[in-house]
Amino acid sequence: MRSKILEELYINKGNYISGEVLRTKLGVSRTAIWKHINALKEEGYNIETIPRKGYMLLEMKDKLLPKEIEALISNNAIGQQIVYFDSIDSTNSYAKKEANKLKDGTVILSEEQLLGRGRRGRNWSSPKGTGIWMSLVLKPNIPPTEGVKMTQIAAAAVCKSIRELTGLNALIKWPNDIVINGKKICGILTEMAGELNEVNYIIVGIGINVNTDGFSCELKEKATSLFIEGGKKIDRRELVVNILKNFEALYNIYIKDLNLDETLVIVKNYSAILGKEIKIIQGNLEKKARAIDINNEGLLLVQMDDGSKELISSGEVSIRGENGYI
Ligand code: BT5
Repeated sequence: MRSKILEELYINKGNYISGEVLRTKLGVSRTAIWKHINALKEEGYNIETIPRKGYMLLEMKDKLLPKEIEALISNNAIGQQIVYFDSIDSTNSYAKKEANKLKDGTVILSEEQLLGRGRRGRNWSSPKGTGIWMSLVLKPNIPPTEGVKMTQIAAAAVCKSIRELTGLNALIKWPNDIVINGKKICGILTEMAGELNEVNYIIVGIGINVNTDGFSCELKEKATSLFIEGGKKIDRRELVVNILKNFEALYNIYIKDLNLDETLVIVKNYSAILGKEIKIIQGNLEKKARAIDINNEGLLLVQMDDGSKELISSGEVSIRGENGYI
């Protein structure tokens, strides 16, 4: 009912629609309508209520409201269903908790995260209204071993979208970061549940600093935002839509016959580390190597200082001899 009321408000955007009209159109009591309108206001919708005139949806410039995104994305399967929060602990945690009830392709968005998560229990800073904190719920029919490739698809989609929309030189720092001018602009957290041979769900969490105008002391040295880099505020809705479209295009190509080629072209073309001397940290282990390729599985091929080659499937990578974050 709530989304039906919202739809009516959208159709009449800029005009008042009376409680009576809503009541007859939707067949519920005026009290019920009033309650739903209040709930929508709590969700962040800017609805003006005037006695005897009714309700009017006002323009909301910089909110990630689902109706607008769904309308802009109507040809996409991913994002047809959007669950939106003004505030939540973590979109990934929510997606995991509700995964069994959520449809394949559902997208969770929140204006802020109070307990945003990075990999291995690290924090992800997600202040209100400034970034994109979103999770994609995917239920592909693929073996669990393929799950790691989702991170590469997401990285390629985000990198491509940032480049398309801002012209900034976004690069992918394998495996899960997007960087600009040596600082992190986006992190990806892919989580999965499944059996031995079958995936139940994959959650792809994407965090992007969009209009952030400053960071805490702790993050200042390594984090940046599209606003800081480009000097312009970005419409977050447009970026979300663009990312979901790019993600779906690459994902569909991959799902068809588990071929990652299209993604790999982007991941390699815009790699921040290929050809560079790097340091790989895996737990307590630190290795020095040269990044030479990303293979068909999305794994990093490196050459050690002693000439031997190794495939790396996870870990932290940094570039040797360069200051700054990467
Ligand atoms: C990541 O982890 O980069 C994955 C981040 C995923 C965030 C998304 S937001 C939507 C979804 N819901 C969630 O709860 N999470 C996902 P990792 O590679 O472990 O990097 C974490 C490190 O990045 C931290 O230890 C900080 O040093 C740094 N960091 C934290 N917040 C940052 C920010 N906003 N921008 C840049 N760096 C940040």
